[in-house]
Amino acid sequence: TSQKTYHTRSTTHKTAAGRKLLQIMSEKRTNLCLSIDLTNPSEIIPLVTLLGPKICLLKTHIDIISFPPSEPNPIGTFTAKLQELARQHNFMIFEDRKFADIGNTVQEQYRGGVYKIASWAHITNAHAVPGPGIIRGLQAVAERVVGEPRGLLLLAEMSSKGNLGGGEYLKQTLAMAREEGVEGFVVGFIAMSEVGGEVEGEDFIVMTPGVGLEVGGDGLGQQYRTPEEVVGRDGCDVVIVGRGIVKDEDPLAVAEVYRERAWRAYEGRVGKE
Ligand code: UP6
Repeated sequence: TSQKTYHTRSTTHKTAAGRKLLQIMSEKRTNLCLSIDLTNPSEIIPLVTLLGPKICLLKTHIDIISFPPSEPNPIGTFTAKLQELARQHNFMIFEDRKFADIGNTVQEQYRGGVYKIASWAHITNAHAVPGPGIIRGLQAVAERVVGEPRGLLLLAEMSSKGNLGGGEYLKQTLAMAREEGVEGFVVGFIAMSEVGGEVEGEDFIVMTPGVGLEVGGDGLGQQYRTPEEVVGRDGCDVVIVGRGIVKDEDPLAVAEVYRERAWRAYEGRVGKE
């Protein structure tokens, strides 16, 4: 798959969420996902408004945000605003929930509680640790959402030092994504390089965090690689960037640098779109 264009893949990908994302990437010429890891909703909205045109995907951690207790439904208001921005600027929303429980529990966590993730996030993710029941549980909720398609990423490997993913764990995670019944829901993986694709017609979108303009780290185990390494050399599709953009003094300018470098790395890999 890493040799094919996003445009080609947008017509053949097995999930509706994946086709839509690949189409956005191709149209907007961006494989940049913004990880909006800020805790103040009134800082998030203007920044997403500013950066919307640069991104194919917005990644959230809804549970790190402090919502004002005064408003009647601050979470609903906030997620509705994100959905509106997503429509306006043509990007998708990925709640980085990292589900990790048995199927029955994750169903409730995905559908309900205070965040009602399934109602507003196009994509979410899950650890493979609990086994295939976690995928089937989430999928059953996703199938009941009307309107836009829902998709899942499995964490096959993490960016942090000493993580237990990759290797044999990644192989088992890939096997789970190939299992009967989950087709149409598993969009791809969080991983550090291309995954799968040996099987004819198979296509998993790989999204990769731990991306910086230079190689480095953050003192708590995060490891940064460059867009050229991640997309060009290792065949990943989407670069996920948090602090590299949100903590910069000029987020718009630096987002454009990330977008450009990741897009060029992609074009270098597949030839010009
Ligand atoms: N993230 C990783 N590594 C993983 C999985 N997820 O960093 O293996 C997430 C973090 C954070 C973002 O939870 O939201 O990606 C990376 O942020 P950063 O660019 O500021 O390091």
